[in-house]
Amino acid sequence: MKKSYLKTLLIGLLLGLCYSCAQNVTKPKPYGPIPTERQLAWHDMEYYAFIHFNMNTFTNMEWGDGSEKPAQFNPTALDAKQWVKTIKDAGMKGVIITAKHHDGFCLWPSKYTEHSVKNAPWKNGQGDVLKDLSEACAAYGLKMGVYLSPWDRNHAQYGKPEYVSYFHNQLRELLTNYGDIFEVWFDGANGGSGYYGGANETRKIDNKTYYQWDKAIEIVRELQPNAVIFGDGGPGVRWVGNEEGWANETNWSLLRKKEVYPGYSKYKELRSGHEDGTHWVPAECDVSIRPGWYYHPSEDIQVKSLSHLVDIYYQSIGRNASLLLNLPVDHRGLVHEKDVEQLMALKQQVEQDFSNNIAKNIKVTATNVRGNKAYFEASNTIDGDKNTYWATEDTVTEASMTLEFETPTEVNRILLQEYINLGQRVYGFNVEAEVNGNWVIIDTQTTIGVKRILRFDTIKASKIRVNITGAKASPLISNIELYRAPNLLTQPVVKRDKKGFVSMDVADKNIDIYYTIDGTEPTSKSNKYNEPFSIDAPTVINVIAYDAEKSKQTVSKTIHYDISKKDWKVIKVSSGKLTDAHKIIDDNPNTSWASNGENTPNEVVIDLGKVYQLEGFTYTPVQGRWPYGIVSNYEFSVSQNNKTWTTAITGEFGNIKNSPIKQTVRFNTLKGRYIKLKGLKIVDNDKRFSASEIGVITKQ
Ligand code: FUL
Repeated sequence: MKKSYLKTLLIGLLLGLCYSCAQNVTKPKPYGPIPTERQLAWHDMEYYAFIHFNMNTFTNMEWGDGSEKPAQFNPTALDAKQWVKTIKDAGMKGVIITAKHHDGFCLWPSKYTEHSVKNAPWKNGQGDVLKDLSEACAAYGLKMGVYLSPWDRNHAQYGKPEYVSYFHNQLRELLTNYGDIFEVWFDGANGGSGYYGGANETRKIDNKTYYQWDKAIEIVRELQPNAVIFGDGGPGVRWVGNEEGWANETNWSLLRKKEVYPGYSKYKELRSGHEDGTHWVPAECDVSIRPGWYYHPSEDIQVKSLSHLVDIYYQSIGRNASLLLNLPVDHRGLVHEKDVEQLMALKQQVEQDFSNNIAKNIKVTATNVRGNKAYFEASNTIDGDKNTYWATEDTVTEASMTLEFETPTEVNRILLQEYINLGQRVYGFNVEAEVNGNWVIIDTQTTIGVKRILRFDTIKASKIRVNITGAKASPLISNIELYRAPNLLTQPVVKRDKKGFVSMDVADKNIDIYYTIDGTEPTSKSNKYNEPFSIDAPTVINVIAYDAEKSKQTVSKTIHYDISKKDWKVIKVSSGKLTDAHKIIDDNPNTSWASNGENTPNEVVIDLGKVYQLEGFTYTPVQGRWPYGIVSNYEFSVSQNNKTWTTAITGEFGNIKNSPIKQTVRFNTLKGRYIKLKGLKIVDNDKRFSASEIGVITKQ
């Protein structure tokens, strides 16, 4: 009893002492523009999902022209809970949905238009996607945002003042009926051709004035005071100036806001922001997990690879920006299995990379500390509290901080954070490591901002030093973390060139590649890949990537190669440039050729250089985002002398439009030196005929 009384007294005395110290603490003054409370809350979001799901999902378009009919909107198994669970499981904190895209169709039963779910067959017109999503978000504890396209290619009054009232009314509906909204997304794409209630014409508007942005912002402030507004120039959050998911390494959360407007022509500046910006307008990186924003079955084979997604993560979140990763919900109304798989792979990799912060509780010192040392000491950067920070004296803008391990420790990532509540300050820094008693510079960089992550080769260091080499005002660093991330283990990419040389590659140079050419399963005892080697005859290659550090390997991948194409020549094309046609026999599916569709039959003739026993052929359609000229029905012929031809086979490539992958067709053995592929029918009745690669199967 007595003991505990004494303890309470002591604690009381200590608290009193601390309180009186606190009275003497003078905090650094803010420098330049600083974030608002709602922007600070948004900074905490960091990683959240975009959902592009709307009329385009059903018309297989990216931009509908506004003439679509509500009857076309009919998901068969829409389940917003599946989206939200996926997003939550992926480690994201929110979701923004395309409530209305440029084609004008509304995912909610807006009372201001008939062009909405209320006239769709889905749930007999009783459905409301926004409601489903907001309920799912509430159930899973996810924040919700709305994308509302200012441009509306359906609305008859678009271009006139009446449409602007309609746009504002719709904004009101969205911000009133669906709970808390964390972000309102205004797209910069604007004005042009459209259906416009049947007028089918081109309408131009002035992006800066037409939408009465001041009023729109007022509506958001009135109905959702905590929501940030996204636009090319903010005001709350800015576009990052590309749709690939990266910010520049130099990235200021500042913007000369008055200069930037929706559709800003110097948008590349947005990748770095403005060092002398007048307002706090941080960058958001929007990127899709597939080539398109909307779901297209043909892109099921083009979901971004793990290494690509990991790069996106480091080049957005690791560069002072947030990551808005798009999931194109499919026509069932679900996030596709392939997308779920990649999202989870990314989550797992990020978790592994940042699983063990080796800077926790280690010794840290600084060359300079602000007046009241107890409050601004260097150890504030490793205490896990984002509200405490290391600060230098007001006049000091160059200073260093050293982190010391007890024993030399492997490290390959550093994460740095500025205390942005008082402004973004640092414009120059480098990171050094003490290795075997010598200091080496690991990286030299510019800005830090809310979060900066650097990846570097694994080193065994006894100390890490962060040198701030330039800051607008005394640097305030709230957090430093160090990691030893595992190697990135992904399946090798295998390529063969026209000369027959096979090369293999993996995303992480610490990973080894092993392969076999005798049909057996490769292990870490098989052939180790070191440099390109030649494969001229039909061969099956089995390959794995192997992480020696963890004794872990990928599942094996099998590649079938037939004869190399080194002696091949395209000798005839029905139209288009013969000089470009070599692209269909360069063994590179990323290059392609197309006829111009002027002459029929649409065909190409290839000379294989000598006579072979042929048993089949392969056709790889164009792999780009906007493929055209894909052959759906073919005729394949063979000749020994380029005069007498034998038709080897005619047929159809099933489902090639939706699944434009390499097609393999076999036929009864025929001797031949010349081959001819004729496109009898082209997808979408296009007149052109294209290919990225044509190959043969020879008798073995
Ligand atoms: C762009 C739009 O035009 C695209 O369709 C997509 O919505 C993307 C996120 O923004 O400006």
